[in-house]
Amino acid sequence: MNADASWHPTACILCECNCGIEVQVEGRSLVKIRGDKRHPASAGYTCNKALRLDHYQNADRLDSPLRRRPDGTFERIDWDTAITEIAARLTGIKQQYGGETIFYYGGGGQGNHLGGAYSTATMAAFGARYRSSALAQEKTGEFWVNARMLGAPHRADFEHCEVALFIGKNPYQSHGFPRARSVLKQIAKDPTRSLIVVDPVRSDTAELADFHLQVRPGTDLWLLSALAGTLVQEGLVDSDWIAEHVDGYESVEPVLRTVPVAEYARIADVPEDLVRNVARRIARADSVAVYEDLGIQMNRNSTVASYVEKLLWVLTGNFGKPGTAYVPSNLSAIGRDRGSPAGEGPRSPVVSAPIISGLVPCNVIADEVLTEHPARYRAMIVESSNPAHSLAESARMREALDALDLCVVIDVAMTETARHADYVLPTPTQFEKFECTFFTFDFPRNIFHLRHPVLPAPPGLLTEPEIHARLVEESGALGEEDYAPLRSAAEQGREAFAQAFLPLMADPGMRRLAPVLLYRTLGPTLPGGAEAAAVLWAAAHQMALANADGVRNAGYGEGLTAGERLFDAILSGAHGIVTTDDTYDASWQRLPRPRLNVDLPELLEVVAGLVDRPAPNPDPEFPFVLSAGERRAFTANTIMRDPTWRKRDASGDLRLSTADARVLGIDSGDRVRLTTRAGSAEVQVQVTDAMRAGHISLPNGFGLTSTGAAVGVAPNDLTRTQDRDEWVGTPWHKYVPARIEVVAASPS
Ligand SMILES: Nc1nc2c(c(=O)[nH]1)N[C@H]1C(S)=C(S)[C@@H](COP(=O)(O)OP(=O)(O)OC[C@H]3O[C@@H](n4cnc5c(=O)[nH]c(N)nc54)[C@H](O)[C@@H]3O)O[C@H]1N2
Ligand SMILES: Nc1nc2c(c(=O)[nH]1)N[C@H]1C(S)=C(S)[C@@H](COP(=O)(O)OP(=O)(O)OC[C@H]3O[C@@H](n4cnc5c(=O)[nH]c(N)nc54)[C@H](O)[C@@H]3O)O[C@H]1N2
Ligand code: SF4
Ligand SMILES: [Mo]
Repeated sequence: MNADASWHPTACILCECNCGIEVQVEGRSLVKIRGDKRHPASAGYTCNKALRLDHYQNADRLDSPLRRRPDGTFERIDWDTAITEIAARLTGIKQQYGGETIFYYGGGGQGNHLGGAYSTATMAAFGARYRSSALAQEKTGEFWVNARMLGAPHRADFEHCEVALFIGKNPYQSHGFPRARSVLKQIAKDPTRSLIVVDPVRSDTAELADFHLQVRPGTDLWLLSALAGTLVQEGLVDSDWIAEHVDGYESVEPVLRTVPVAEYARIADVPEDLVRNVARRIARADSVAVYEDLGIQMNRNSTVASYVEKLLWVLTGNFGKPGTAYVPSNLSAIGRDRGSPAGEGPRSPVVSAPIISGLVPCNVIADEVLTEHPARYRAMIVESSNPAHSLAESARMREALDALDLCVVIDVAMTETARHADYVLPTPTQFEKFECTFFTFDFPRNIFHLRHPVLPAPPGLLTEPEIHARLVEESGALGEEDYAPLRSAAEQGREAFAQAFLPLMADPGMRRLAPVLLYRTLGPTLPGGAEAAAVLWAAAHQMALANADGVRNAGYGEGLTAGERLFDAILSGAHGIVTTDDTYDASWQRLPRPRLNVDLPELLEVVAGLVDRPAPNPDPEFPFVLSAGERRAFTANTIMRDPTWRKRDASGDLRLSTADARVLGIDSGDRVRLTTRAGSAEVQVQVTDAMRAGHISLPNGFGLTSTGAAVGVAPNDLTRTQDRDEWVGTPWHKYVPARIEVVAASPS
């Protein structure tokens, strides 16, 4: 146990893992950082990035609300002016065009979801209906497939699996599950376990793999179909398990039976033997855990590829037992209307794109603004996101931001997006306030970590919950008369508070305002200034209700008491706590239907017609395939704005195969001009035999422009919004046709 009071527990915020860390502070800086052994998921683990977090804490910080002047420069204003003017302008837009023309984007990055949990109240107060976030440019295809195959989101257990399969995922650099590097190395060194990687690049993960399927970029659908076809044709599916647990196999079986395995292996440029051996290895294993990520989710045919990916583990019975796919418990914000995950629900108002999990596809946002359509979005609130940099075709996104009647950005830093705002609202960093992630997907023991501030917030900043509360109050949606009865109930204790609060939730309007209602009434009673955690009180009760067994096994008891005890544990557990301790059965219990369903007719039809579908092929004008936005040792979306945080790859090199370098007559350190249909940039190359010929890659998170000259290339200067998935609109960032011209040799 650590008795040294100079170390304060918090978490790394650079990827969704949010590893527990302990920090020492001096002035406004994080001077020493180490992994927190008491954190229940990371247990002392960090990767190389956490140690550099002071570069987040102290870069490009905002210290006052800003208002744009007519000439485009910004002036400092006080909070009362900012809130009053923004609320007045939102109200004006609501009255003139309807609240549904107010669009909300973001709500959290990799580790800060507490503030966004209050945004539903602001949306409700001004009648806003449409929202989106980065999830709608990566995960919505998978969500759509999941919703229909399982009815619930899933994750997989890499720690205990016999076989780990990564498709377009490089966890050695990007993580995505706890202690990824250690877990990967353990699998790699254990002769009874196998690591399988599907990636055109010999990534750091592929380097460790037993089987590396070095697929031709953009042809995963053919490769995955060949794997699934082999399972059926060689009698490798788990027929008993399918009979017991799966609906719709009779439709899928004939399609997979006729897959021309050799032909598809050839299209994917992977030896047929290797494809067959991998299918056999999967079938033979007691447990298989699979992770698909951006390599296929931001690529051609992504939604159909997600479907076939899931067939691989469903048809081999890898669900609901150790080392396989599971459905985690879930503690999340209240009041949010997630819409229909299956996408049959609402569509976006201008281009009628499917809204999945409540999110408008990111690639249509600009289309929904840059139009004369009467339903176009007129205002945008952007919170903890940087869409002017992170969404496809940045130039067009910036044009869209400028075309709005009102753009409000809530951020810690002066970002590329903030540059286009009418008002910029500054918040404390994630080390200066209470924060948490809702990306907690562990199993069988799931965790939650309410991080306490480790530094005081500088004067002049407001937290996101406070900003939302003030906007809601200024709109007139909530006021003292709503708060008074709840405040006096809270004085008598939580039980009295619950009795006063719960009846209000019968009113859906009030339910959407609930986060701010809780913040203003329960919030001030919480210990240590944890007002922002008020919304977690309702979340804890919901979790205890929905996961009664897991919460009881974790030691919180039953019924209402369990919700209260869980909430108290969250408040006091500064190193993170276990929320649920499940049995493997819990995955089945969390499914809305008792059986999985593999018959998704429209996607199956694509698989059946694949023989006639042209595989993506290089265009003579753009002979290279650019993977625009690769995760590397020193990238972290746009959370790290200070380029000096990087110890390697400082300029964000374009990686290129040795074979291509020879043809072009260039070497590492040379500069080339890289051109796509969207734009052009000059960049330094790094020659490596980890790349396939014809495939090149640029890192994500480069080309930030707010202070000094941009370092590296902003990937979305090279992408287009129209290059997107036909089903859900996710972008093809990993398949950008490109060409290269040599600019100059490196000085030698
Ligand atoms: N270091 C670091 N880690 C991060 C982040 C970060 O910025 N930096 N960001 C976090 C976020 S937001 C996310 S969503 C995750 C993303 O995590 P990943 O999806 O793992 O990240 P990427 O490097 O974008 O893409 C993964 C792999 O897809 C491969 N790929 C490219 N084209 C193809 C193809 O045609 N087929 C296949 N099968 N693979 C292909 C790439 O070579 C790459 O190795 O990472 C998270 N972790
Ligand atoms: N071409 C291409 N584009 C991509 C990708 C790619 O692979 N290729 N990857 C995509 C993916 S997977 C993702 S997830 C997105 C990520 O893109 P975005 O969702 O836009 O998010 P981030 O770059 O993570 O930016 C997070 C923002 O939060 C701010 N911030 C940090 N802490 C706080 C806080 O406490 N409060 C507030 N209010 N703000 C805070 C940061 O300053 C930053 O502006 O990028 C996507 N864009
Ligand atoms: S960037 Fe590294 S240390 Fe930080 S949360 Fe992710 S895996 Fe953990
Ligand atoms: Mo992401």
